[in-house]
Amino acid sequence: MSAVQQIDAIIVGAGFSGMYQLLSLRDKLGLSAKVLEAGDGVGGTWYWNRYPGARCDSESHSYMFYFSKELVHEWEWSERYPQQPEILRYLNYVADKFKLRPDIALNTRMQTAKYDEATNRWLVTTDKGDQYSAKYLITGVGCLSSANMPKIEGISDFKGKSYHTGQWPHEGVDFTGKRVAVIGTGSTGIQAIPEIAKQAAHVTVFQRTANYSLPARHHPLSDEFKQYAKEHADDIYKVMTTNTNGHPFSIADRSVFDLSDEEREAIFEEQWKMGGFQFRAAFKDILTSQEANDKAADFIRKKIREIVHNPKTAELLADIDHPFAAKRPPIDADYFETYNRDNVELISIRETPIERITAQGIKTTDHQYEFDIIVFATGFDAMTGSLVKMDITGRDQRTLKDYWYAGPRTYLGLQVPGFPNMFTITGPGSPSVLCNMPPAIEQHVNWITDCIRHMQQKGLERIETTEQASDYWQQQVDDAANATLLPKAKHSWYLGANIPGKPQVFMPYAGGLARYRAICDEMVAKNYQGFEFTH
Ligand code: N01
Repeated sequence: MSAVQQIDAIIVGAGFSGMYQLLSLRDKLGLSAKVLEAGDGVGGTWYWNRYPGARCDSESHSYMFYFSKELVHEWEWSERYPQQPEILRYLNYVADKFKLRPDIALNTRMQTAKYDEATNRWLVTTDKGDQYSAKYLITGVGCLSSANMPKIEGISDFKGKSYHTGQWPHEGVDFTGKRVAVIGTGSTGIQAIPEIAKQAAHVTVFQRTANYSLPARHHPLSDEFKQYAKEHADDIYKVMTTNTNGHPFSIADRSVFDLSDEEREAIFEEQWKMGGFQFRAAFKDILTSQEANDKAADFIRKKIREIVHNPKTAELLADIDHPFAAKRPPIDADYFETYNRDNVELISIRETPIERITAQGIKTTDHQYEFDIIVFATGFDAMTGSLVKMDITGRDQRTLKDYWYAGPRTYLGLQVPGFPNMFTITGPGSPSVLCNMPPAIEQHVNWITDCIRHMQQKGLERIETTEQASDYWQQQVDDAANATLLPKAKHSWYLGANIPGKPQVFMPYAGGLARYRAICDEMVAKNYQGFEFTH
């Protein structure tokens, strides 16, 4: 163990969140800060998720920082939806431009963080043997960073290669001539399957829950659009930060039932051709009225049946058990079309469940399949997984893991009672994953930075939210979710339902980014209502 280093803030994670938080504390407030990052590069999600087809589902001109006009003008995206390597290049560019690297410790995992009441400091240890004493502990660990490897019997018996998409090898995987299994048909599986199918000898997709997906309609950005995005950056940012989802478009102010069947169908058709999440935003009631949602869902089911030639496969893909967009809808490049290839087959593990993994492949209740490679596109222990995996102990020996035993408890997704001077960027209880992430992250980092500035100016040493504030906020989170169809997706990771044994609590705040921002600002205006300061 090395000597304890005194520092103002320890930040965990060098993705969008951690890097902007470092820059803000260091350059705006003049504080000392260190980012601890387990990977050997910056980028967070985009460092780890390198599977074939990995891209963002937010349009590139909105999937970026807006805090620096210079950065907005310098950086140029090449495609409508950015691919993983391009986003990783962007985040590396940010790290270099703002000279962040000297304050980022790579290949360094935070091992423990313990709050010491007597000194009002966090003692942080790392797997490298470093020790820090920090006034603030700020987590920027991402909402989807703890890979979910399913507990299937025999998983270690498999003699071929297996990969989780969220921990993809940096050297890539050569699928040429291979017999490949893909388990999982969420956003990741839906992106990866068409790309793997182009290379592999044969792909067998194991689907547990059928999923809606919208065409992405990828295309390179024209010079005119690039110019437009730069010239109108302020207007674009205003739209992103004053609407529900942080995207550069707003939800239309019309009901599905304002129009005749023909008019509505024409709009769905137009959105389908245009591609992307705008489909969901075409009507205001798609996520609040089951009847309205049924119209959108029926349209997509019709499209699946039109695209997929094999009627049995089409039925398996269209047999979707939840409302459209109650799970985050994937956007794809020829996902449904891929099932028309001779080398792709779909197995419903609802009909014939996986019994075990064997040395040669996968055994379902009616067949033994042989594979060279198994790809687990099985998602993440979302929102809380990475936080509770870290050994964080707050006041009175309270561990985060125990305190969140029955589900996360936060105030505004920013602080947890019993964990003074700890902030969680895009923590559970904030809009986070229901939004385009960068504007949600910028808002959180700005709020935390302003709060710390306030503490410095007023000579305040400690901030902690209360149990009462967290109870109040949990009710707001529940009410916001229950005003939508989101809780109706029973297998969703929003609810923690994808992880066996995880308490089922709807975790993100579904009231929208604009409303959430207003609430955060209002609490500040009311002298930081819900937080207690100590001199
Ligand atoms: O994970 P998921 P993901 N046996 O949890 C199945 C973001 N993202 O990595 O639905 C068999 O959605 C599981 O089945 P079921 C985006 O926010 C964004 O795909 O639980 N199957 C499901 O089919 C997204 O929502 C982008 O029944 C098992 C799949 O695995 C989030 O990340 C791209 C299983 C997991 O789907 C997560 O997406 C990629 C088991 N034991 C991801 N366990 C873009 O920006 C799980 N499954 C475009």
